Amino acid sequence: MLELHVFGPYFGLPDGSPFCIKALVLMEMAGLPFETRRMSFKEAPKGKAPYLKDGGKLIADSHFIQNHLETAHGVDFTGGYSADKLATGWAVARMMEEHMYFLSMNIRWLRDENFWKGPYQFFAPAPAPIRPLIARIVRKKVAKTHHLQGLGRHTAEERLQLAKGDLAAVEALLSKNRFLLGDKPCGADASAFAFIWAAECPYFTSEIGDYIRSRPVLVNYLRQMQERYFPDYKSS
Ligand SMILES: N[C@@H](CCC(=O)N[C@@H](CS)C(=O)NCC(=O)O)C(=O)O
Repeated sequence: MLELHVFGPYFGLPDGSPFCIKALVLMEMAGLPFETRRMSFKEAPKGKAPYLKDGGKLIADSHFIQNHLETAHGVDFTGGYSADKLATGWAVARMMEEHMYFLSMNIRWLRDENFWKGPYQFFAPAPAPIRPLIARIVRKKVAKTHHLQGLGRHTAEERLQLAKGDLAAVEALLSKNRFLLGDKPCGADASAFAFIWAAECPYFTSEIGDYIRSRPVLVNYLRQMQERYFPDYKSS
C-alpha cells in the first residue's frame, strides 16, 4: 500500500501545506489505493512534507512523487495534451510553487493576526512552556527566508499586485477551458488548484483570498476541483 506522508488537515483545508494538497490531488488522479500518514521530520528524506512511502522506498517532494507515480506505476498525468500545452502547464506549476507559495506564506506566517491562530498550531506537539519560544524562532527563520527569496522586501500592496498577476495568468487559461489546459485535468491542475485553494483559505485575513473570492472563474475552478478530488470534503 502506498503511504502519503503529510501534515494533515488545518484551517479548514485538507492539509496545512499546499504541497501536501497538491500531492493528495496527484494521488487521487493516479487512482491507486493509498493511505495518508502524519509526516515525521525524523523520517522525511528532505526534512519536508509531502513524501511518499512505496514499499521500502521513500520519495520526497511533490514533483518527485509525481515522477515516481509515472515511472514506477505507469500513471499518466499529461491528460493527453501536446508538448506545447504541457509547457504552459509546467510554467504555471512553477509559478504557483515558487512564487504564489511565498506570497501566501507571508500572509500566514508574518502577519500577527494570522500567525497565532494559524501556523502556531503546527507547534502543538512542543512542550507548552517553550512552545511560544520555538514558534518565534521558526517564524524568524521564515521571515529571513522570505527576505532572502526577495518577495519579503516588497510592500503588502506590491505583493498583492504580484499575486494578481499569477492569478490573471491562470484566469486567462481558464477563460477558454474548464481546466488549465483544456477539458481534462492534468498534473499541472494539482498545483494550480492546491495553491489557489490555500491562498483563498478564508480562515486567514488576506487580500489575496478576498481577491480570489471576487473572481468567478477562479471560484468555479476551485469548486470543480474540490468536487472532483475531495467530494466528501467539508470545510469547518
Ligand atoms: N518542493 C517541495 C516543497 C515542500 C515544502 O516546502 N513543504 C513545507 C511545507 S509547505 C515543509 O515541509 N516545510 C517544513 C520545513 O521546511 O521545515 C515539494 O514540492 O514537495
